[in-house]
Order: sequence, then structure tokens, then C-alpha cells
Amino acid sequence: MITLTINGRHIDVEDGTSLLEAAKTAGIHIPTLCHYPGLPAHAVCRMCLVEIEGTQNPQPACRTLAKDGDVVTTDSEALTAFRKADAEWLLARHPNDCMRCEVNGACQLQRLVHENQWEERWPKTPAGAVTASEELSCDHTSPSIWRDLSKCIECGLCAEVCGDSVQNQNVIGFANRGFDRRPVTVFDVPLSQTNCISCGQCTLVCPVGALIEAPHWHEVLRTLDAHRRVSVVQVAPATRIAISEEFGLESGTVSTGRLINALRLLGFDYVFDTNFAADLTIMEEGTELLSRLEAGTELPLFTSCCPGWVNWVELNRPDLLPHLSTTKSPQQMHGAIAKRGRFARSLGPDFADGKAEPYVVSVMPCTAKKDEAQRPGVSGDVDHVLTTRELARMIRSRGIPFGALSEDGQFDSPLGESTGAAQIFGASGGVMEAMVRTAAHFKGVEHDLPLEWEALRGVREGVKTATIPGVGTVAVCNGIASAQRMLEDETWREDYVAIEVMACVGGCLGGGGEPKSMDPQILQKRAKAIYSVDAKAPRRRSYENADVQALYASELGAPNSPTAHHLLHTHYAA
Ligand code: HC0
Ligand code: SF4
Repeated sequence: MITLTINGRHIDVEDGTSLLEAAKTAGIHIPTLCHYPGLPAHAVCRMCLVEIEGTQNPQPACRTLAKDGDVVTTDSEALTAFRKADAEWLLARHPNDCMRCEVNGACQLQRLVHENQWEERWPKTPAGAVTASEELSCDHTSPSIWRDLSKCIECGLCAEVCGDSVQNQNVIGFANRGFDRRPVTVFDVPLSQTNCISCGQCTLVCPVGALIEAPHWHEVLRTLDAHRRVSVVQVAPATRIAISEEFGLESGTVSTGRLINALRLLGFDYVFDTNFAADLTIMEEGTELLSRLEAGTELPLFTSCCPGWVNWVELNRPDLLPHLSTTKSPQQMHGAIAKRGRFARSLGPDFADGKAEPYVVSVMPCTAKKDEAQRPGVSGDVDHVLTTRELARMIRSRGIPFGALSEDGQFDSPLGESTGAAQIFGASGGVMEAMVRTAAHFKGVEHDLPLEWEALRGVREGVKTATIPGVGTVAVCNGIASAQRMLEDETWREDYVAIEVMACVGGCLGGGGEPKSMDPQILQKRAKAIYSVDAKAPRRRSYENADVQALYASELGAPNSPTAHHLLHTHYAA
């Protein structure tokens, strides 16, 4: 332990603690715009400069380690004046469009200016006009990610998370120096022409609105307001937990009922559960795995429900495409069933003869799901995809008191029932654990095997494995970088029969569309909540879902039947 003084307070911290963290332990707040837990400190925003007795110049608190005996000041007049000038310099080159900015209310630059009531230094833009810098720097070519470099404050977090620190994609990097320093793509081409996999991790760490999810919520709200179409919404497993954070509820609070009530208040006619389709996915994908095992071909089977991973394979390793499961993701399956199944036909004659179809929206913790909804082979199943953050904006914009809503909301039937196996899809390892539970049933060995597979769980581990008697060894790659590492040698071909890959660390609960959080334990808290829903579920194996059984009996026949293939499977582009 070392002892130092910050603003006159004695503080004991572990050796190796930064001044920023040391101050935090004593409840002393030092502003910063470029710090993000878990990523290396770059000290580029200069907001966290502090004075250390005996040191000539102020030092960045994020990158300076506390030393025994340090005497530190965080709030001198000189520091305050510097921070104000720093903010004004940032504002001088920042567009004056906070009122319509997607991250209005969640932007850290805005918060800092607001908190300190620093003077506005924006160039005055006439209403409706587009500044030259906006015109040059907006990139809306990706179906998932929008960039507006005129808002960039050069914190470097996007390049860090997209690069070696987390995702290992290196789509974004820094170019130029000084005033022209900018995060650019290779050769500065639009994002749609890069190897971006749409994971959205860059939008999660961006402290301003320079990188955001391609927004769909304005159009969804317009469609709901007009109320011309029958509207259907489906909700992903991870969203019902993380959305609580947007409204001040404790992290890890399960808000399924509140969320259903909020969606009804927004005007959706039917509120369904993506988890229903997750159970259906297991029936299809589990059967696909057993068929491949019998035939001894295209093994190991890779899961295909993560669109970031599917994008990565198509862009980087098309030779692996035959290994991807052809089963559609739960999002797309749910859309296909809602639009073209018995439910749609029950809505009236126009729906029955195909002249009309319901308007289908999904709420996902993922930005790549926007991209997925437009893929050849599934496009049309889902009309718009909202991230968890976008839904929170909609709820706020309509003044719905989310935290005060009752937890009694219930999904509509018949596309709303689900099992605990579907709920764990939202955590890394969950799809594989769910598949193991049902594959064990198909093989007639479920009663000899445990229901819970701890070896496949965990939100920080890289590659997790378990050996399932009667099936083989399965693996889980937690994050795209761990999959890339696994693929570096060829042993995976022999070692495993099935491999789950989720592009984001933690799985969907760490998705690029989730609420922004500075809590280093946030993934663990969300995962704990997900597994608690499973533990309390009355049915915990996908094949036990009564609505899924009824769907097979009435419409699909058996898993992997020709009708099931037509509605529930897809193909990939080499
Ligand atoms: Fe997921 Fe899904 S589990 S990808 O993370 O498979 O986005 O939550 O909705 O589709 O079910 C995301 C989460 C889903 C899908 C499901 C799968
Ligand atoms: Fe990189 Fe993912 Fe952002 Fe694309 S979406 S730029 S791959 S972090």
C-alpha cells in the first residue's frame, strides 16, 4: 500500500494505482473524456491534468501512477482555467447540433460543458444548413454504424477498441497530426468498403456522437404514431436486463415486464419474445448438428446467430462458410414466422392472401443486427432494428416513466413463450449450453447429464470447452479476437464438433447496442441476471417449449423439414 494526499485528503491505495483511480476511491472527481475502463490510457483529452508538488508541469491523472508521499491538487484555478480553454477549443470545432444529435443527453462533452456551465463557442450555423465539415465528414454508408467526424474529439477509444486491445479488427486508426488528427479507415474509404463487421463496439466507447448506431427509432416512432399497420415487436434476451441501467435501476435488474408495458405504451399492437425463436433455433441447429455428426461432414459446426461473426467469416475466411449453421438467427426466424406464419394469416383476409403483412420491429443489444436484417436471404423478415439504447431514447422521448412501470407485463401468445435455455442465449456460451441441453435429449442421454454447464459460462474467458458424452467436445469463443486466435492453427478441426462464436466479449449482453457503462463489472452483473432468469424458469430445455411444439405440429412438420428449411434457414455469400 502507498499513501498520498489529494486535495488535502490522505488516501491509501495499492501500488500501481493511477492518480485518477486513487482520487475516485476518495470520492474526488477528475473530469476526463478519453478514459475508458479496461482500455489503455492515452491522455489525449488533457481534461484530467492535475498538479503534483515538486513536478514542473501538470500531469494526466489517467496515465500517472500514484507514488507514496505524492501531494496532488485537482482543482486549482490554473487547472480549472485550462479545462475551460480545452473545452472551448473542442467546441470551436464541434457542430452546434446537440438538439438533434442521437446522443443528446448521453454525450460526455455535453455533460462536461453543462456541469461547468462553460461558455458556448460554437460557430453559428443557420437552421437547416449543413456545415462544410459536416458534409465532408458524415459517413452513413454502413447499415449499422454512422460516423460523423466533425464531432470527433480524438480520444482514440474507437481505434483502441476496434484494434488489438479488444476486437482485433483494426478498421479504424489515426491519421495526420495536430489539428487534422482524425480516426480514419484504411485509405479513408467509407465504412461500407472496409472489413468492418458492424459489431458496434466503437459506438459503445465513443464519448460523443461521432460514432453511433444507424438510427431507426425515428422511423419506428413515425410508423407507430401513424398506426396504419399492425405492428409487432420482439425483444432480445439481453435487452430486458440492460435497459434497466438506462433508467437508473440497479445493474442486473430484470425488467421484462416493465419493458413489455413500455412497448405497449409506445403503441405496439403485439409484443413478442425473441426467446421463442431462440428455442426454435435450438431445434433446427441441434438437429443440423446431429445430422452432420451422422454424416461426418462439415464439422465442426459453427453457430451463426451472431451477425458480427458471420460478417467476419464472409469478409476474412470464406473457406469456413460450409461450417456455419444454415439456421437463421432467432431475430430473423421470429420475423419470418410473424410475417408469414399462422399468426400473420390470423390478422385478416389481406394478411391471409399475402397482400398485407405486419410491421415487424426487433429490439436488440446489437448494432450488427441492423446489418443482418438487410442480408440477402433474410431481408424482409424484420423491418427495423432498434438497439437497447435507441429504445431507451424512444421511451424517454415519450415521457414514459420506465422505472415506475409495473413488472406485470406479459408477452403475447403464441410467439411469446420461451424456456430458460433461450434466455441464456444472451450470454457467451449460452447458445452452446442451450444446444447441449436439447442435443442430449435427442440422443436420449439428458437424464445422465447435468442441465447446467459451468465450463461454458463466464463473460471474460477466451475459449471455453466441454466434452458432452454421446455428442463430442464443444467450444465457445468469447469475442471475435478469441475466435481469430483459435483459428490460427488447424487443431480446431479435429478437437471440436461444434463451436459457438459471439463477436462481442460477454456475448450479446456486451453487444455494441447496449447502454454505455463505465462499470468494470457490468458484464458480470448482466450475466448473473440472465442465468437467474434461467434458474427460475419452469422449463429449461428448448424442446419443452409448448408453442414451439405446436408450431411443428401445425405448420413445420419436423425440425429441418422442407417447410422449416424454407422459412427458417438461409445461405451465405462467399
Ligand atoms: Fe442476441 Fe440472439 S442472443 S444474437 O446476442 O442467437 O443481438 O440478446 O437476440 O437473434 O435469441 C442479440 C441477445 C439475440 C438473436 C437470440 C441469438
Ligand atoms: Fe471496428 Fe466493430 Fe466499429 Fe466496425 S463496428 S469499426 S469492426 S469496432
